[in-house]
Amino acid sequence: MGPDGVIEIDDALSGDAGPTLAHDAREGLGRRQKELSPKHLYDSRGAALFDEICELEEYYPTRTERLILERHAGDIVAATGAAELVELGSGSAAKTRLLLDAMSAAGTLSRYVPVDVTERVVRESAAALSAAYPGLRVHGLIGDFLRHLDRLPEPMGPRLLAFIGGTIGNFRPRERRELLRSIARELGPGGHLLLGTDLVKDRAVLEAAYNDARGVSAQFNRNILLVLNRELGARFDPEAFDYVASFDDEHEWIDMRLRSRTAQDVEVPGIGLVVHLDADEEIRTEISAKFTQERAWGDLRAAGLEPVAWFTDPREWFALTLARESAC
Ligand code: SAH
Ligand code: AVI
Repeated sequence: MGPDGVIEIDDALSGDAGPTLAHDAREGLGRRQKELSPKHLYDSRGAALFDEICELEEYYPTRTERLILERHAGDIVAATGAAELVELGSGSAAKTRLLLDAMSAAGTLSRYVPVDVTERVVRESAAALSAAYPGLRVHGLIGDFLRHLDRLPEPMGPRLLAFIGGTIGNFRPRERRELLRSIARELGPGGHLLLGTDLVKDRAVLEAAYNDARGVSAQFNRNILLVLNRELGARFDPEAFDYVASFDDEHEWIDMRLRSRTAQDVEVPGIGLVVHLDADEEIRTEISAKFTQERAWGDLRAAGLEPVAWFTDPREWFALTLARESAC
């Protein structure tokens, strides 16, 4: 491949001395309210199950955000003059193409930087997008966006940093603001953040999106137990757990849990632990916060970012905010 179409991949996870799955499992399963970090949901199988979720009739966020991008990618690129697109939690990067197309049409497209904790999705999307956009430089970062943003390359012209899909909602308010603050530091001169947020709406619509009739959301959440079995030699039987997802009115988030059907003791040799679960005891696997404009913009402002545009769909089910570093 010539100098124009270079793919570079940086693996921040190899040799990483930071918290491992073992650390997170020991810490999370040792709590009174047992909990596992959702980033461990995305091994190759989890990533494939998430892609399946995106196609489900009940799961409206992906297709709604796509609709907004179809309508507004040109406006976003015009407002930012973006030459490079950095994407956090890029996954299969399907919607990304709408932004890359708009940058290509504006004649500014030079580099794409996918960042994801799942090695396979970074490598596959880097190869696919490099082939689809001749001359595009791709610098993939395999890493944790909570810890490895300092490994991003220096900006190559005005940067658009996309954090789409509603993934910001998988974090609690304090973590969200910390993450946004660290994102703000990586925007570079004249850079912008494009933040995707799922919006508060009718409870039945929200709960259906996380309780699909085919049970893909359940398989996706139970997959975290298979990750523990494979990586830590644990002996979880995923079928011994019910998947429960409901809207928490107080926090305005979907709470996803695995509920033990019976009392059980599960060995996790990799961390030298036997996890005891009472009948009906739950392990929280994810939250998915839903936003109002006030909540999304409040988080951004608290992180030193200034919202400059709000793009939504006709039903106001999902929104994309464009933000830049605050002048003060
Ligand atoms: N942006 C895509 C995918 C969203 S799924 C979309 O809109 O469809 C969430 C993605 O974030 C997954 O690919 C997952 O592997 C990644 N992810 C989750 N936690 C992460 C973390 N801490 N660091 C890096 N990537 C993470
Ligand atoms: C990645 N994230 C935005 C999804 C969500 O909707 O919170 C993860 C998901 N979990 C179950 N279904 C989808």
